[in-house]
Amino acid sequence: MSSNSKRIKFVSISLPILYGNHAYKLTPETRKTTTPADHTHEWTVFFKPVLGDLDLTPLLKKVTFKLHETYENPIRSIERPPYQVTETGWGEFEIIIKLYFHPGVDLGINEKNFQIFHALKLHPYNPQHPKRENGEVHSILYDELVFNEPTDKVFEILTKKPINLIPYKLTNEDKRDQEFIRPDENDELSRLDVYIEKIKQETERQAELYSRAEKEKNNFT
Ligand code: SLL
Repeated sequence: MSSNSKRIKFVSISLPILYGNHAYKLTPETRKTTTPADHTHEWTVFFKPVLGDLDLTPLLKKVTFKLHETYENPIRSIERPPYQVTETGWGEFEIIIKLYFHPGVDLGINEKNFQIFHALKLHPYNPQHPKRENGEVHSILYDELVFNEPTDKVFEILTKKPINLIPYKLTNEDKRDQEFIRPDENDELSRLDVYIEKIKQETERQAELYSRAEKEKNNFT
């Protein structure tokens, strides 16, 4: 075991992610000569960090997308971002997105591979929802990858700029209850403090002006 694969006790770090698919109805213009006649849609399935420009390659060895067996080479392996696969087809099915981390022994990462199940959507979920005119569908989900008791190396990767995530301590290890604040929430809160202070000052100033005006008025009467 390398020196940087020691685990940090009672600490978790969560990485906000997005995954899902876009789908477009094929039209005579978008259809290629090679597109099979029974294919009705073009779709793209993807996985990415919420902060799109984060480089996860220090952590991720590859991401695989397991498609339905009606596809040729159903397991598509992507080693660099964007982690996505574009295909055409006719039917909806479940896609297994698998994240492979770099092996622990060499790099001190030591995270288990992680699976996400995504139901590929080609048709709008709810017939009552207003349909997009062009028949586009976007089925995108938010989730967080939680790194519990990360190794020193994972801690270093996730907390270093520009990823800059804030680790949180588990207050009760058994319940794994989690208290955490993300950097953007921190920023928002400190901005709010500044505005609250400004409003307080302005209220005091107005009160002062009012009482002065009130005094002046009394002097006249
Ligand atoms: C369904 N259970 O019946 C699903 C299966 C399979 C979708 C959907 C094939 C692409 C190809 C394709 O779109 N498969 O022939 O290359 O709805």
